[in-house]
Amino acid sequence: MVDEKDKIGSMDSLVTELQEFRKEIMTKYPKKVGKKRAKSIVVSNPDNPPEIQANVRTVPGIITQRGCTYAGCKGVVLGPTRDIINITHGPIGCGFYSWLTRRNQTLPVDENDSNFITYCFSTDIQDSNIVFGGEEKLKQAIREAYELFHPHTIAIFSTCPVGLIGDDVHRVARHMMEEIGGGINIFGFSCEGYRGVSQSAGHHIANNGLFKNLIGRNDEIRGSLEYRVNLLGEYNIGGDAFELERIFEKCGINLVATFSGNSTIQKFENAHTADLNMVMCHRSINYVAEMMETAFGIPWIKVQPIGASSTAKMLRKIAQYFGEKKLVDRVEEVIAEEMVEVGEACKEARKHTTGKLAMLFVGGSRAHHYQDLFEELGMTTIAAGYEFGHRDDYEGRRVIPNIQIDADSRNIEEITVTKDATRYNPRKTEEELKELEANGMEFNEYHGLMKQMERGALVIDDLSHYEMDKLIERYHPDVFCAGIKEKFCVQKMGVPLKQLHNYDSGGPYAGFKGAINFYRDIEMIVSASIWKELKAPWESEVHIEATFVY
Ligand code: CFM
Repeated sequence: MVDEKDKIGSMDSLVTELQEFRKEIMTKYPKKVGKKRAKSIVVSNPDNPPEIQANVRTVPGIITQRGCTYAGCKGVVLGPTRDIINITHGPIGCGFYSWLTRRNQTLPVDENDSNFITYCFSTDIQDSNIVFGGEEKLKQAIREAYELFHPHTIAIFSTCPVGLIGDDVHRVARHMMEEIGGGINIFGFSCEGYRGVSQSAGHHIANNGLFKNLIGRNDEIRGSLEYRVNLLGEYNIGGDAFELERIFEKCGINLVATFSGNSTIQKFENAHTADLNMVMCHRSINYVAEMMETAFGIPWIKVQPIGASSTAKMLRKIAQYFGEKKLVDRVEEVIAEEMVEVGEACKEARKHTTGKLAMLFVGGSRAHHYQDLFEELGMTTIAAGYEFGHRDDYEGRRVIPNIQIDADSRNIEEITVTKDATRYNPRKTEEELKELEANGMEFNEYHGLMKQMERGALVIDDLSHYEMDKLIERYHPDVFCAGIKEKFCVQKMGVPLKQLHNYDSGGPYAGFKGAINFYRDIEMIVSASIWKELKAPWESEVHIEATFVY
């Protein structure tokens, strides 16, 4: 364990230690596994990010943080939209475990606005359906859902067993669309849990489905504000979207659609009427940004409204893109106003947070985004990694042409997108884009997590519980950020765990007010003395140790 006062300051000794740690871990695994895992554990170098192995199958037997393809499609991307009835075609557990645990919130505008998020729709298939097929049960579930709720749109999500028995959810969707009639939109997703190596495959499948079935179906120009933008890859966890909506409105920016925090069907259908796409979570939604650029001519930029200074940066980028003085001035006014309270809260928190250590092992974007907030708190992220990020999320999009496409990636449908015959309209001319780029705007770009990390910090993809235990034993961070599967294992080791998936009971953490909430929550967590008192029974009681003799 590193001594408290030596924790920060000597990055060189940390580099050596982290390298030792990497070696130590590798020797504990069986040789073949160790060799494979070594490629996913690298020492960061922001100037020249090393190649990391990512988006490959987890070694069987390793306790992974990952989720499944169904989770990425149904839970992550489509889940937060309140007026689609999402039916899980599968055993009840798949529906049950994806029922509200992510804390994606929504706010219906009035009592006529549908909100199905609080329900859990499932076909609850049984052994007999596995033997004789589940398509009839699915049709019956759709009929029932329609009779009860009269939704405009129903989506069907395949789980592992229905994929294995070969139920055709797409055929059922077409059949039921005809049977019910009246313009109802029903579509299915082949997002069986095993379809990819993680939930990342589910994002891609969901993106394709959004594009094929919803985006661009309604040309009406909505909203009275100018400066029409979409926010992609924001899912309103703990109310993040509400805070961002507040900021955009205050600046006079028209947020046409969010994919998919606090969203509705109509917002997706209108999304192509925006003039700029902003990508927040690159991993889960970059496909939609690319498809919308090809089809409709909407440029996209990467934004990062986690952390107060990053939120300000995002607003300035929007103002620069639209290039009107009125907006530039308003954005500066809003930033100046919001930063007063942010500054005070940050100063207060920093008294207790400066110099502390954090570790972040979350999903496919937050392990990067939250480093901004920790930087604002004067904390160092000593180790970080994604569960299911791809190489571009670590090393930047420049590596995309060099990423090897394996059989697991080929398993996911690639749709061919072309210019929309009537709606394609480049929002900026080539010259205008060049000029913006000359002034520092970057289109179609994401530099990845490693660019931001300190030299010598550890970057680990698809962290295993064994590696997590060893990291904690050795470095004893002041806070470990991950999810519910890790929470209690880590806390039993005397280290507080902050959930950065569902924020425990906290949030919002996005935008300006979100930053303030985060400062206060982290200050509280790292100041609590209770963790030092925690002793696991085996630390204080006599116990017998044995080894296998095979
Ligand atoms: Fe994107 Fe997400 Fe994330 Fe993600 Fe997720 Fe999530 Fe996440 Mo949990 S879409 S990649 S699949 S930012 S649910 S809101 S917190 S793992 S880091």
